[in-house]
Amino acid sequence: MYKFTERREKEMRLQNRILKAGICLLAAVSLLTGCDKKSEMVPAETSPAPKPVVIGFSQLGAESDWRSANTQSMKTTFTAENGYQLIFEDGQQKQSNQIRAIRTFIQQDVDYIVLAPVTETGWDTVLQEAKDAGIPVILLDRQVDATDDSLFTCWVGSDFELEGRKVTEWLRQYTIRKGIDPSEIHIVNIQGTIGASAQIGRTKGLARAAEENGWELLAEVPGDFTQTKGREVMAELLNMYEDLNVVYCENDNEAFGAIEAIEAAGKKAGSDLQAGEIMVISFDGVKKEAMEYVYEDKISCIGECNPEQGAMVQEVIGKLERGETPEKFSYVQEGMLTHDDTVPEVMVGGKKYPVTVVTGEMIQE
Ligand code: GZL
Ligand code: ZN
Repeated sequence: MYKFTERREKEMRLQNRILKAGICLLAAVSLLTGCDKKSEMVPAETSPAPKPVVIGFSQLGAESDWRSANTQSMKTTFTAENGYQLIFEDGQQKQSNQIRAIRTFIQQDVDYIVLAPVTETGWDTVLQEAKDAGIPVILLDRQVDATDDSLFTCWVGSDFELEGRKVTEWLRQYTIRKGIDPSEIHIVNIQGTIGASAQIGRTKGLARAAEENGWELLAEVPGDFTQTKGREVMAELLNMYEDLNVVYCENDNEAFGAIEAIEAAGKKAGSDLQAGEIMVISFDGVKKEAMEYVYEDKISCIGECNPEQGAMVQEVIGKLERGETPEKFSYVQEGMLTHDDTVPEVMVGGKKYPVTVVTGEMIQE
């Protein structure tokens, strides 16, 4: 367990001593001043407001709708009314900014550090500094490949490779039910920020499925999880590969960009591969626009990625505050969204995952 528990206990002992000293002082004063009537002995409002739990949160950036929803989830959970002081730092997609933020949190002697790491490598030194300061680090969303996993207390996020396996299993089932031969699948991968857990897991999921199913994986290119880059690289890929008919975007913002490029090239984004449409597959399912694209059959399938992680982090911190040991890895629940009910569910690793067809009512909400 972290020294911080002793530190927190020391703080609480100190708070109790102050409280007791305050009451004794009050009793002594009232005795000296002879107002010994019980009624006047009632101590004034002596219990100080409980000290807020101070959390330093280093968010990696604001590159996507998913990220904004993730930040929002933390800000609406860790409010002053709920007994917290949240110090928020936006890393603007740069690890150096995040490392600087963590060092500032250490100087401010926060109670907890929450880190959503932009990429997996290069964190050992600063995580060691936090550990030496007795401040527990909770990882959010993406992971770090720390040499020693005692450098972080726990992690809350998604199983990215599973996300990739679910979506590619949907595609496999789709081609079987539509009578499309696997050799007819010519797929490109517009990857997320290279080195981010979400990119590593989703890329692995597709590469493995292409290998197993005999799909032609034409290219894997970074798209940085942004719409601009998604549009740029898709335009290039359409020029390079005449027979490209499926694009696997590692998040919705890239998919929005890819659809713009497909339409600018006079082609049609859609699920009807036999009619020459280009199938767009994506991840997140956060923004209403993504749901509309699925309803319009411009995105065929989205692997949901759940940004609402604030409550899970709050549960972890609650356990730590009580001196309990939380799970090392806590996974959020995620589904899948599709345009039609050709594939009603998928089986991955012996487990069944439901597939939700996006309806008109859903996009009215
Ligand atoms: C996934 C998260 C990814 C999202 C992208 O948990 O790390 O980063 O899928 C975001 O939208 O940019
Ligand atoms: Zn349709």
